[in-house]
Amino acid sequence: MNISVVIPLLNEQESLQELHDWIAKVMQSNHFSYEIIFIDDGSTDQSWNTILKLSEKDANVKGIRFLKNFGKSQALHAGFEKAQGEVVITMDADLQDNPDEIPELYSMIVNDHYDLVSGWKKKRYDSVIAKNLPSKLFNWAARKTSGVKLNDFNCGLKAYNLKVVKNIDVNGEMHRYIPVLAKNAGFQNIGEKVVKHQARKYGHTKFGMERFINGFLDLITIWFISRFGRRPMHLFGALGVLMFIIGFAFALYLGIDKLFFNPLGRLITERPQFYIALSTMIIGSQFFVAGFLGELILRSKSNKKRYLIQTQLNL
Ligand SMILES: Nc1nc2c(ncn2[C@@H]2O[C@H](COP(=O)(O)OP(=O)(O)O)[C@@H](O)[C@H]2O)c(=O)[nH]1
Ligand SMILES: [Mg+2]
Repeated sequence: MNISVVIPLLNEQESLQELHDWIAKVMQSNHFSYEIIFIDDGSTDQSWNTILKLSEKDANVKGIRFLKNFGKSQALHAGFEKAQGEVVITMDADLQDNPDEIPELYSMIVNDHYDLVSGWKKKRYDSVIAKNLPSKLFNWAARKTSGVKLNDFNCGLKAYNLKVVKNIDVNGEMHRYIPVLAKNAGFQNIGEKVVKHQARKYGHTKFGMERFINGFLDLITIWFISRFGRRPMHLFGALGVLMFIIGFAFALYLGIDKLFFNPLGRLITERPQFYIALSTMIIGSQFFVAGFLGELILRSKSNKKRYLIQTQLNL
């Protein structure tokens, strides 16, 4: 199979038929063998019924329905797990991403050997204040911390070599940082393609300003995980030992001073150095233990699923 199109969605009933027809048209005119995997993430409208109807007419349509809303990252994870095409394309369900981009994206993966190609909505059709400005700031921060040189991390339209999606673990709200996850997993060949973006035709956006706050917090997490995720002891152990040594030096100084130089001076507990010694040694040991626990957790990592599927279609 050439292409798997993975489409996570939440309450997009009006768009699905049109989106399906458009994708099918592009696939057929390019003679691709393909599947479209819709992941209905607990929609409360008619989205799942629409997907059922589409699948009756078109055997390329597959579907996953979550028991409740688990989030876009979980939906992508489920789709990636099932995808079979040599190229996997993700796109939004709201018709803002243009299926006409698919052949070019496919070719960049297959012929130009990119591991991942991310869409770049150079000209956006969203509101300037709510999306465009914060998103510039957000992308700048993401570039700086991750070292992945993309202009538009958050674009839903992306193409992947199948082996990339099978080897990354998208969870939490990490769908914004899949290129960073891919890079951390060892896929260095990351490209970008300017894609056409449309204004939302039906429904309304599901992500508000809170995405930027969450986005930045996730960015810190991902930076941390990529630096120290595989070796927590290198950070916590070093910090812990350093602090402990500082504290111990103060304690030693107090002890020697008391025993040999000032036995009749102030009580040790009345001196500020005592409190510095006490707190740094305690915090230092805690850091050390945190690093050690991190290492233990790493070694017992279980592959637990983070979502529950209610129904599956053709999979
Ligand atoms: N699986 C899943 N998809 C979601 C969720 N929220 C939004 N989406 C989908 O993600 C895509 C982009 O969402 P949208 O609201 O258009 O965001 P915007 O284009 O950035 O304003 C659409 O296809 C939505 O249906 C969610 O909680 N779970
Ligand atoms: Mg949208």
